[in-house]
Amino acid sequence: MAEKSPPDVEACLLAHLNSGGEVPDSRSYASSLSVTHDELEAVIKSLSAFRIVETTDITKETWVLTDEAKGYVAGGSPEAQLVAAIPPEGASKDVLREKLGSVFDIGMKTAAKNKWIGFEKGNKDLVLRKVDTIKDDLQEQLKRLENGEVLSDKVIDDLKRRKLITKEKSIWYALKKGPQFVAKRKKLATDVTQEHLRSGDWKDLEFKDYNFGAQGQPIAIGYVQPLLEVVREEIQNIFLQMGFTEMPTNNYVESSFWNFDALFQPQQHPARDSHDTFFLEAPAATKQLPEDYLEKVKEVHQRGGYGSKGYGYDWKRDEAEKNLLRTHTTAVSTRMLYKLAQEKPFAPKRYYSIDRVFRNEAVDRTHLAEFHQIEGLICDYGLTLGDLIGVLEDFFSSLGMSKLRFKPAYNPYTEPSMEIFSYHEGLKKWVEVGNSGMFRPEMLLPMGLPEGVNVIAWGLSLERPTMILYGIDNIRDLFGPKVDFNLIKSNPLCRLGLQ
Ligand code: FB9
Repeated sequence: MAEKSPPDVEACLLAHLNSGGEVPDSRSYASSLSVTHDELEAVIKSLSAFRIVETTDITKETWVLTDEAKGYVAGGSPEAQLVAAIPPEGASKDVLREKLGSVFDIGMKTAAKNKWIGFEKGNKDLVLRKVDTIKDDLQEQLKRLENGEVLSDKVIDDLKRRKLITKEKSIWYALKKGPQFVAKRKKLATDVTQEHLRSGDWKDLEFKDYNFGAQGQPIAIGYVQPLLEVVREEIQNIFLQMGFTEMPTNNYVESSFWNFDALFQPQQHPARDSHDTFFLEAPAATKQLPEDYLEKVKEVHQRGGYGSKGYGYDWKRDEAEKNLLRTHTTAVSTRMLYKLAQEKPFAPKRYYSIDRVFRNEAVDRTHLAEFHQIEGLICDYGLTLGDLIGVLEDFFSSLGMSKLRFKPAYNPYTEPSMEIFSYHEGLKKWVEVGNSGMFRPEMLLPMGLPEGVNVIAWGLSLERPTMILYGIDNIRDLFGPKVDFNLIKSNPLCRLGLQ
């Protein structure tokens, strides 16, 4: 018997209304067309959107059975199942629990209350039947409810208490012709196709109005992290106001040479092994390094110079050629200072960078394997530690951190070096807000920077200030794979390039 094709619901409905037919109850009309109410509802919604039909909503709250209750309609109430499971000689609780699972406990309570079961004197474990037949009221009540019968409030409360029913709002419609009623809706064209042009029927086509309010197709774009973006912009503006120029940081992959060797960081320094640094498998090694400069770096590592005795170890080119994910944006500072050194005559420069760096570190509340490093440097004749402290005061006071303290520190590429601390009124404690120092001559002079030119520099992260400013306790809620993406997507600030 050929499968009956589903009726054209819209055509049937419009014809029915056109012939003066009424639709007082969309549910029964749907079953008269033997289509689901959902199918009819979709047509109703579209026709009423064009006011071809007018709808009156009819709502009713009905009690619906939970899956557990549906199980009892099928298999009997827990108490009934329990009694049915007890053999004439009785059964132990374990046996019954084994047999009935979670139904056992529920059944025991009600069956005992209904005095359907009992126990042998002195043997609380043996469950005995007290009745031959039982009347499974619960099953019967659930069935009646399923058939739409109205039950007493007491029964309803009891079923609600046993979480066997939930309230469901169902809505259906009374329909009548709308102000824009038509017996047959002209299929509005949305496009002039080749077929239309060939058949010529484009002449009497009616076109759908353009919906200029329609949201465009969501385009798969990247999103910036809103909070980081706000703080990044704030810090960027501080640098620009202080006359700094941004360094190009669009290369996450760097060579060990620019990330470490050029910074006079010895090749056996712990930070240079894969415990701290992500080395690349492919491309594993860089192809282009400035030969003459490389020789000078090799020399200063091996035998020193410029008043330094160097490290006195056998410097290896292939170690310097290893590619990695940069561990600090100081690698970019190195490239820019080398480039600056090639520009004669020397001109003082103020540079800053704010971008991602990668460290193979254990992830915890404040550390991820990647974060955004903020770095500032000033390159000029005769700069001193006092100049560094001065510019740090300016920079951090613009960030609202006026009270600073400095603690001597060590970095392979700066001497002297200082950790920077600020007293945070909100947290009522001194917070480490960064690190700083004066780049070593062993780093600067091999580049070709003139004698007497010093470089003061400092660094901090973008995540830490953002966490403190926005009271975010765990960095994983701010950045990285565990961030709530919808939060990000829904924040207008985050839509890349749509500002
Ligand atoms: O950001 C950091 N702390 C910080 C900064 C601002 C801030 O603002 C609040 C609104 C009040 C709060 C906190 N730190 C640097 C300090 C610590 O968080 C530290 O535990 C973690 N550090 C990161 C590195 O972790 C391994 C932050 C990151 C950091 C550290 C050093 C540098 C850059 C980033 C540097 C440098 C440098 C030194 C000399 C020359 C050139 C660059």
